[in-house]
Amino acid sequence: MFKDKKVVFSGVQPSGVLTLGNYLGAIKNFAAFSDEYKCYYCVVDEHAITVRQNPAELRRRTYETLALYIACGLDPEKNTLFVQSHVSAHAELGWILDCYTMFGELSRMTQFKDKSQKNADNINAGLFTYPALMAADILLYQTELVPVGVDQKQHLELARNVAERFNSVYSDTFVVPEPYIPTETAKIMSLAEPSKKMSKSDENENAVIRILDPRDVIIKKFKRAVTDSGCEVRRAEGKEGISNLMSIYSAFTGKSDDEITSEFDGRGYGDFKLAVGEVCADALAPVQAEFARLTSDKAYLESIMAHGAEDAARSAARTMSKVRRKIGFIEPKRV
Ligand code: AQP
Repeated sequence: MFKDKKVVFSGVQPSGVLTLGNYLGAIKNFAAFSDEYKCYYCVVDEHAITVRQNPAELRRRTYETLALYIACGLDPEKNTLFVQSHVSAHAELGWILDCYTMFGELSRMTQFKDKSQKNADNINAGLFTYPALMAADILLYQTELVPVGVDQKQHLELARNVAERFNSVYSDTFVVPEPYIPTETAKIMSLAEPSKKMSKSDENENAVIRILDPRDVIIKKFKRAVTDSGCEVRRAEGKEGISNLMSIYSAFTGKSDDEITSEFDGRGYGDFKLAVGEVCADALAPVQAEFARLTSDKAYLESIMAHGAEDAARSAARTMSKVRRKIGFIEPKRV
């Protein structure tokens, strides 16, 4: 059925309650590919353990992230939804690609530098080799397109380099993937420090809108968003806070910068912040309702995970067999 379709792959870590950044930068865009592409959307729990996780919370968030995928419009009949650790080929190809990824390349990754600063007591080898596992995630499915936020661009370039290196040593094995990065919402910024990315692991709750925040909390957080000392709703340098709110407002209303500037002409920041909070809360309300319904049905989520893993493993096995042959491993025979 999917034979001739090109492949899309993306993943989200169950490392916290997902944010508006994860939603606008990644998940909201996933469903648009479902008709035209064969889509694999993964909950990347193996990536999440590069930072210490509480086991019970990790398990709960893995279910929740899968439920959010569906609540955000991903139909399990049209998309392969699965958990990374359920398909052992990810770890297997991850190790192989570790041996085709250079120390110097990994040392240049800005996310490694940021995360090692944030987790100075746990700078583990997995945090360092994370991009090689991410390359494996993508290359396993012969992926053409990877929808991600701009923070993942560097990792994706590394995946392309690794694929090209492997292909040039052993002849064509992997499709070389392209990133798909949205223009306006590629990087949603923190509401408290608009020069910083909105991150699910941010300790300041006021910096982050969670997809599951109740309406009043969303509106309160937007009201508190850090802006500048002016009063004009206009995108400009020095107005990073307002520019970020304009990107969010535009993502939910489809309005252009000029339309937003004229809509709030003479009305000041208070009115604008309230309007951003309201459109955001309105858009997230149906997602939250569907999420509540899905998380009360664990058996359903488990059946989606099981079917997704089976489908993904079948496709991953084809790539693994090719890779084993090319590098000189003996293909295991069944007894
Ligand atoms: N602020 C953001 N703006 C736009 N896109 C974003 N993404 C993350 N933050 C923003 C995109 O969401 C997808 C899933 O991200 P992830 O779970 O792999 O982890 P991350 O990029 O490390 O995101 P966080 O929220 O910052 O997580 P923590 O705090 O755990 O490190 C990716 O496509 C990402 O680009």
